[in-house]
This record gives sequence, C-alpha cells and structure tokens, in this order.
Amino acid sequence: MGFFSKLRKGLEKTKGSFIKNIETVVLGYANIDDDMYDDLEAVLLTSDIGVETTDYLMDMLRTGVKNKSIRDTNDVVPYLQKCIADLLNENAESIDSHSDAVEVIFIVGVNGVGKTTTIGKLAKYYKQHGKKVMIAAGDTFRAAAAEQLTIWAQRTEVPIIKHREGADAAAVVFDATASAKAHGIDILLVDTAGRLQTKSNLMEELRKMARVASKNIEGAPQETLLVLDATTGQNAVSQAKLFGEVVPLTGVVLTKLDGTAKGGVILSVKRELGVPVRWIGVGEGVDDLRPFDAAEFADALFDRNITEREKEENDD
Ligand SMILES: Nc1nc2c(ncn2[C@@H]2O[C@H](COP(=O)(O)OP(=O)(O)O)[C@@H](O)[C@H]2O)c(=O)[nH]1
Ligand SMILES: [Mg+2]
Repeated sequence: MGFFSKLRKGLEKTKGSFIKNIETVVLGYANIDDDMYDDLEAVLLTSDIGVETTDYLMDMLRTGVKNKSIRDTNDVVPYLQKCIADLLNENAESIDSHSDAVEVIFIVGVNGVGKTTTIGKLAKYYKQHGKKVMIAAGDTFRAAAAEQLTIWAQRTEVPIIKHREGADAAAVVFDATASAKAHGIDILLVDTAGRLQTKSNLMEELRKMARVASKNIEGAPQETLLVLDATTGQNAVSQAKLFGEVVPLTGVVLTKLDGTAKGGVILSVKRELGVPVRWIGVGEGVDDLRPFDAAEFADALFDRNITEREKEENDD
C-alpha cells in the first residue's frame, strides 16, 4: 500500500468522528440558521481540533455566509474543507538550508511518542534522498534507548555515536557534531530523553546540548522537531505548549495517525502553536513517515482526488 492509501486508511476513524458528524449536522438543516451554527459548533468542539480552531472555523463560516461564498447548506462542507486545507497550508514552506554546514536536527518529546522510531525513519528518508546521515544517541537516560537506536542505525546503515548509559548527553552531542563535521555528514539526527516531569532539568539538558552543538557547528541545531503522538489528542497540544517554553521549536512530527479518531488534533497543533507540522507518521514501518503535505492530507481526510493520488503513487 502506498503512503496516500495508508494515510487515508489511517484517517478513517477521524473521518468517522469528525467529517461525518459535520455532514450529518448539515444534512439535518434546510437553511443556515442559528440552530445549525450551534449544532456545528458542538460537533467541532468534540472532535479534538480544540476550542481556538473551532472558534476560527465558526468565524470563517459566518464570514462565508455573509460574503455569499456559502449560499445554502450544500456549500457548507466544501467550504469547510477549503478552510481546513488552507489552515494546514499556512507557512508550510520548509526551511531549506543553503549552507554547507552539517544540518543538526534535535528530536524532542515525551517518552513513547515515537522519537526513536522517527529518527530511524528520517535516516532512511534522507539517505534515500542522497544525504549522508549520522545518528547521535542523546537519550543517555536509559540503556534501552541507545540499543533501540543502534538497531535502527544498523537497519538503515548509518553511523551512530553513543556513550554509556547515564553519560552526559551534551558530551554525546559534542562527539557527534565533531565526528559529523570530520566525515562530511549532511544530516545529524539527535535523539533526546523525554523526561518532562523534571522540566527544569530537561530544559537545562536541552540548552546545554544546543550550546555544545553550536560550538562545533555554527547555527546548530538548525532544527528542533517536537514529536507528538496523535492518539493523545488535546494532550499533545498541552505537551507542545510545555516544550515550546523549554526550547525554540522549528516544527512538529505528528506520529501514529494510523487508526486514531483524534487526527483532528493536527489542526489544533497548527493553529494554537503556530509551529508547522513538518512530518507525519502512519505506522511503525521504516517507510511510514513523510514530509507533511497539506493538500494531500486534506484530500485523504475528505476523500477527494483519490484516483489521481493513487495513480501518482503507482507512478512513483
Ligand atoms: N502505529 C504507530 N506506531 C508508532 C508510530 N511511530 C512510533 N510508533 C510506535 O510507538 C512506540 C514508541 O516509539 P519510540 O520511538 O520508542 O518512542 P520514544 O520513547 O519517543 O523514543 C513504538 O512501539 C513505535 O513502534 C506511528 O506512526 N504509528
Ligand atoms: Mg526513544
């Protein structure tokens, strides 16, 4: 199965709990009136997109009615589709680093969201796209973390820098950045520990790692990606807010979009954090991660352009 098909399948439950409910409400009204607005708002509020995004979409809807983009109830769902696609598309352009320096990417997030797995997938992706990749085992808190990462490094055939359990994570970053420079590496992926309960320690550790990275490579880390688990719904948004206070984030990786009903959280992450979603994960396999494409996501969510998308996939 191609990525689009997987994404569509993964979003089926989200579709069932979110899009279908919107359609049901709209079908129940012959005319657009206050009761319909109230019902729609209630549906949006229970669909993991969050209060702010609900308010935003309701405002857009009222504007659409006022300026006659929406003439009757038939126009409501297509109009909402467009609003959602546009929202996901805002500042979606990726950072293209034009420098020759090693691009250092910190992967942060609480335990279990999929950081290590994402690093494995990213290693494969970048390697496939002709980049020289290295991995740094910056989660020194648990021995299992480095072991798990070593398996990914072997599987994707990329070098890994690791120290013993309990070692200083900043020292790993120091060695890895030096080694990456010496070996002409393009992308250095840095795993980190996810102990959010000790927020001040985590903050100190991440800051120190960043400081050390920038000593060896100017401007590093160029990216700090926060990994969020879509199945945790609005909880993911709270995590993102907390992490945002600890480190400057450049993007979000939303994992586990396969099979959750809470996929609507992607809108909330986008709107409430102002940080773009850069990658999405739809499974545990090495190929189950892709750069986030708003149009593709919206098509998968609303079941549009399926034949074209699947044809594109088969042509790849
Ligand atoms: N279904 C699914 N599982 C995922 C995805 N990404 C990661 N996982 C699983 O989530 C679990 C935790 O992942 P891990 O990378 O160890 O998380 P970490 O603690 O943040 O490093 C593992 O069982 C992964 O296989 C995804 O996109 N979909
Ligand atoms: Mg891990």
